[in-house]
Amino acid sequence: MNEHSDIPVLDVDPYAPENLADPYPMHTLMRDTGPVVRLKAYPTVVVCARHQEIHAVFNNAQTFISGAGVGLANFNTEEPFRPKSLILEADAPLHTATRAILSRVMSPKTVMQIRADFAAEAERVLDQALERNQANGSIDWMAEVANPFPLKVFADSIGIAAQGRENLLLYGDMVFNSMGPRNEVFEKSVERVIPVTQWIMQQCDRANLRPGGFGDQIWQAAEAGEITMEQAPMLVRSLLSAGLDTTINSLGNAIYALAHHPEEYAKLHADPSLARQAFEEALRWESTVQTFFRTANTDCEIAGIPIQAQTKVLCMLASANRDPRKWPNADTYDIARKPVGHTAFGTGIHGCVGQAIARLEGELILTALAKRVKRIEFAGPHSRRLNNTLRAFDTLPVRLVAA
Ligand code: QZP
Repeated sequence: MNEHSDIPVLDVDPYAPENLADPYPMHTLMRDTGPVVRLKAYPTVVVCARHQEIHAVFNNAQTFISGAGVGLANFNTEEPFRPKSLILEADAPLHTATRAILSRVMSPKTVMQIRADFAAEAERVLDQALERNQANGSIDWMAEVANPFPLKVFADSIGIAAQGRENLLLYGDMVFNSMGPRNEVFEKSVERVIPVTQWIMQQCDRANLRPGGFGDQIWQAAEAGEITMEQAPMLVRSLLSAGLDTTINSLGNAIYALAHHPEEYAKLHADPSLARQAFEEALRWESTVQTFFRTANTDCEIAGIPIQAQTKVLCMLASANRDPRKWPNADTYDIARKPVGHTAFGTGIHGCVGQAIARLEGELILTALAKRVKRIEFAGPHSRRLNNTLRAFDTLPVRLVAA
C-alpha cells in the first residue's frame, strides 16, 4: 500500500500543453484540493500549490534537498540529464562554497557598479524600439527589447564573446524543459540544443572570458582554492543557464501584464519611479519560473501529512503567488501592491542569487519605457513558447504610443 494513500489524487497533468498554456485554473484546483495533493500521472510526486507549504518546504533545505535534482527526475535513481549544477542541484557543503562565490560576484556593490552601463543600454534599446515602432506601427517586444537587452548586458557582464549569443536561448530552453517529464516540448528542445552544447561549454573556459567579468571572477575563486579548477567552468555554466531565459521572459511577462492593465500602465507613465514595484508585481502575477522540485531526504511531513523519503515535492511557485490565502485580490495586477514574500525567485538558501541583477534589468527597462511611452496596446496575437518550467513567449506584438 502506498503510504501517501490519504493524500487526495488529481487527474491533471501540469505538463500537458493546455496547462502549460493556461496554468491558472489548474492552480486553483490544486490549492483548493488540499495543502498537499498527488497526481495520477506522476506516482513519485506530491504537489504543494499553496504559499504556506511552499514557503515551509523551501526554508527546510536539510529535509527537502536539491542534490537529487530540482526537476521531476530523482538523481538518486536516475542519471542526471546533464552534469549536475554545482549550485542549483547541490546541498551543503558544496552549495555553501559555490553560493558564497556567486553571492560575492553578484553582490550589492557589483549591482551599483553595473547600474550606469545597464541604464544606458536600456535607454538605447527603448529608443531603437520606438524608432522601429514609428516605422512599422508596432514591434515584437520579445525581438526588439526582451531578448536583446539581457543578451547584451548580462552576457557582457559575464564576459563572453558577442558572437553566437543566441545559442544561450536554445540552451536555457532545454535546461528549463529538462526539469519536467521527457515530453514532446523537452525532446524538441534537446534536438535544437545538440549543435550548440559544445559552444556553451567552450564559453566557460577561462581563455574565452573577459578578464574581470563575472566568469573570470569565478576562475579567480578557483585560483584562490575556494573551488577546484575543474569546478570553475561548471559554475560559469550556471550563469549561462540561469541568467538569460529567466530575465528575458520576465521582461515579456511584465509588458504583458502592463498591456493587459492600461490603468496600471497609466500610473507607471505618470510616475516612472514606480518601475521597480511594477516589475515586482509582474513577477508575482505572472511568475516566469512556474515550478520547482525538492526531494524529501527522509520520512517527514508537510502540513502534518506524512511524506515518504525520496518523494519528489513539486512546488507550484506561480500558484503560491496567486494564493488567496496569502494575497488579497490575488488575481489582480496592482502596481501599488509591493508583493513582499512572493516566491518568483524562490526563497531560503537557494533563493535566486542573481535576483538583484534581474530586478535591476526590469526596473531599468520599465523606467525607460515609462518615460517614452504614453500607452501600450497589444498589436495582434502573441505566441507562447511552451516550456516545462518557464512562462515564456516566442512573440509579443505591441504598439507603443509615444508620449
Ligand atoms: C537554472 C544552474 C530558476 C532557476 C532554476 C534558474 C537556474 C539556476 C541555476 C542553474 C540553472 O546552476 O545551472
